Amino acid sequence: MYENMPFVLYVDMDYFYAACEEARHKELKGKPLVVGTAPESEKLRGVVQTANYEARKYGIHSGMPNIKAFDLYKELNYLHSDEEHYEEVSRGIMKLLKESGRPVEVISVDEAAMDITGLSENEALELAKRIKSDILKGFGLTCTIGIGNGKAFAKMASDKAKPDGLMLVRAQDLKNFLKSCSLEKLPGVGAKTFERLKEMHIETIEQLAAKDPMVLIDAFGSAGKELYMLANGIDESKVVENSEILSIGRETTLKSPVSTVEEAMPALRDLTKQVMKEVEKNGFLFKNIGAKVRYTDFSISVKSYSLHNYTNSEDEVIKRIVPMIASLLKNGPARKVGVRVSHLIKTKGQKKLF
Ligand code: DCP
Ligand code: MG
Ligand code: MG
Repeated sequence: MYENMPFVLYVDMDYFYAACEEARHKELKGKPLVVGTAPESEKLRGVVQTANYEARKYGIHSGMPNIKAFDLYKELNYLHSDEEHYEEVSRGIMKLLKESGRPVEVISVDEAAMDITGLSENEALELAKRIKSDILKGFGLTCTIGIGNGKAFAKMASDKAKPDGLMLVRAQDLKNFLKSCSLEKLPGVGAKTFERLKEMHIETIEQLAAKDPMVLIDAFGSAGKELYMLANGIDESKVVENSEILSIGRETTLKSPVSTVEEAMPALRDLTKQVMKEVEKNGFLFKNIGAKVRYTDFSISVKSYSLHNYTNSEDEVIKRIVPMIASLLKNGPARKVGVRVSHLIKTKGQKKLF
C-alpha cells in the first residue's frame, strides 16, 4: 500500500514572523511578542499575524484582534509586520533545503515538503537533524520537522511535534498516529468541512475512516474521496518541485481612501505593471491572480482567481483584478490595495507567451 506514497520530510518554521523579528531584535527573545497588521502607533486596530510561544501562553494566537491580545496581556511586545523581510528569509531557507539536491516543494512562506523516497527511516532522521541545525546556524531560527509516508502525514507530524521538534511516523504506526490526531488536523478539514462532518456525526478521524466513501462523495464531491483516503492513511500526492518564489505581489498606500474601483484604477494599473516587470525578469508564468485591500480600520481582505492555463498576460491580470477589487470595496473604503500573482512556473528562455 505504501509503494505509491512518497517518503516525505516536511519542514514548518516555528512562530515564523515573530521568530524572524527575534532573530534581528535579540533583546526581544524570551519575551511575549506579537507581529501584527497595524503600525505600532495604531497597534490596537490591527490583527495578530503570529505570536511567539511566550505570548501563546496567554491564549494569544494568529487572527486575533490586537486589542484582544493586549487585553490578555498588557505588557505585550508588538511589531508591525515586515513581510518583505520574512519573504527574504524564507527564500534563504528554501534555497538551503534545495541544496540537498532532493525535490523540494515550497508550500508557503514557512513550509516546504522534501521527497526523501529511498532513504531509510534512520537516514531520514539524520537528514532532519542536519537541516534543523543548518537552519539554526544560518538564520537563528528553529523549525519543526515531520517525516512520514505521504505529504499529508508528514505535515501532521510536524504540527504535532511543535515547537523545535522532530517526529517520524513509522509506516507501521501510521494508523495509530492518525487515531491520536484530532479531526481538524487532517489536511482538507477546514472550519466549514468540520461543521458539515459534525452534522454527519463524524467527529474523529477514526469515524471518518469507517464511513461509506459514497456518502462522503455525495456530501463533498471529489474532496470527499480525498478525505476518506487520508483518514485511511493513503496520500499518494507527489512532492512537486517549484520555485522558491511562491508569488509576486506589490501593494501601495493610497493618498486618500477609495470607495470605488474607478478611483483605485491608476494605482491598480501601476501595481500590475510592477508585478509584471518582476514576472518577466524571472521568466515566470502564473495561474492565480490575487487582490488585496486594507480597509481604513486596518482589517485586510483578499480574493483570488484561478485561471485554467498559465499566462504572463498583463491584460489578463487587469481583467481579473478589477471585479475582485470592486467586490472587496463593497465592504468599505480602502487605504491600501495590492495585486499578486501566484502558482508560478518558469518558462525556459521564453520572454513573452501572448
Ligand atoms: N500568518 C498570518 N496570518 C495568519 C496565520 C499566519 O499572517 N492568520 C503568517 C504569520 C506566520 C506565518 O504566516 O508566522 C506562518 O504561519 P504558521 O501557521 O506556520 O504559524 P507560525 O509559523 O507563526 O507558528 P507555528 O510555530 O505554529 O508554525
Ligand atoms: Mg510555522
Ligand atoms: Mg506554516
